[in-house]
Amino acid sequence: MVQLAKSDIATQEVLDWRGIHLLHFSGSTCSKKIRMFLDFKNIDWVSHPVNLVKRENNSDWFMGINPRGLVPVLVHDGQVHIESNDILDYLEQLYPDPPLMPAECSAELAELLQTEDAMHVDLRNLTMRFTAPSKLMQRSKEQLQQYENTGTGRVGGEADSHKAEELEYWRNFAANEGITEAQVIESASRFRQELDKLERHLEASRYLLGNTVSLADISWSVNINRILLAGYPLQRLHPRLWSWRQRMLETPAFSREAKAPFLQTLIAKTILVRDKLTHKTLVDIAGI
Ligand SMILES: N[C@@H](CCC(=O)N[C@@H](CS)C(=O)NCC(=O)O)C(=O)O
Repeated sequence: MVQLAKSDIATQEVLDWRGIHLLHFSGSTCSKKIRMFLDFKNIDWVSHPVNLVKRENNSDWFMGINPRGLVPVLVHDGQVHIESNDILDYLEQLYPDPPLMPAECSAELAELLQTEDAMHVDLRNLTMRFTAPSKLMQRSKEQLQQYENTGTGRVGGEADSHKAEELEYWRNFAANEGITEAQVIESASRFRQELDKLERHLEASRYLLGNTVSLADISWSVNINRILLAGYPLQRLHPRLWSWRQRMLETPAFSREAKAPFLQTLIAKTILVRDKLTHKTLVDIAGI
């Protein structure tokens, strides 16, 4: 559970916020997980959009709330929570009905959520390469410097090492002018491996942890929707997951978040047309 200490937070006004507040971005997969949960459970919440394209997440105000500069952030009665899977877990304790945490498979659920979180860099690699223009995503030295110097740099009352990982990612991105083919191959292959494991979960059940939906389904479905947008051949490589996704789409709370925003879809389609001409689609590069 990643809950911030008061000393981590520079934007102290949030400490007075009552109820459920979510700082989020429409196209962010991690934000989608939380919106799906809130929608599914019919929970009232206050929306605070943070535009990642305009880099509002690196403003003094936002960095004063989450020193990592990432969405989503949940503020509940003045307590600040980050890390989407931890937020799901926290909200599930708060709103257990209808249950999304099957008691008999809590260890398996924890493992599935952990693996999902560990795939975030791979998801980001495929997102950045196939659904966004690299030039627009690239961060200048000055922007990275500003990011480095803003916020308390502390999470949970301690110096945070995650910010250094973010900085390294974006410095490499700038140095390589985007995502390299080697990164695409590696990330696609990791997805293939992990999705093969998920495929086995679906051999005898409708959802990842049995016959009712759980937090694992919410968490993984946003990744799967995103890699589909990037051109990953889900139906061919993982037919059970394909059918599971169709099943997820039958629930309005999940289907509402399945579609990418119009602009992102348009950009991904344009990139696909370009990559088809040069034989550089995800399928071509990763050889899958
Ligand atoms: N492990 C974190 C990842 C959070 C994250 O990377 N969020 C992305 C959006 S999905 C973000 O805020 N990106 C903004 C940026 O990199 O500047 C979580 O699950 O919440």
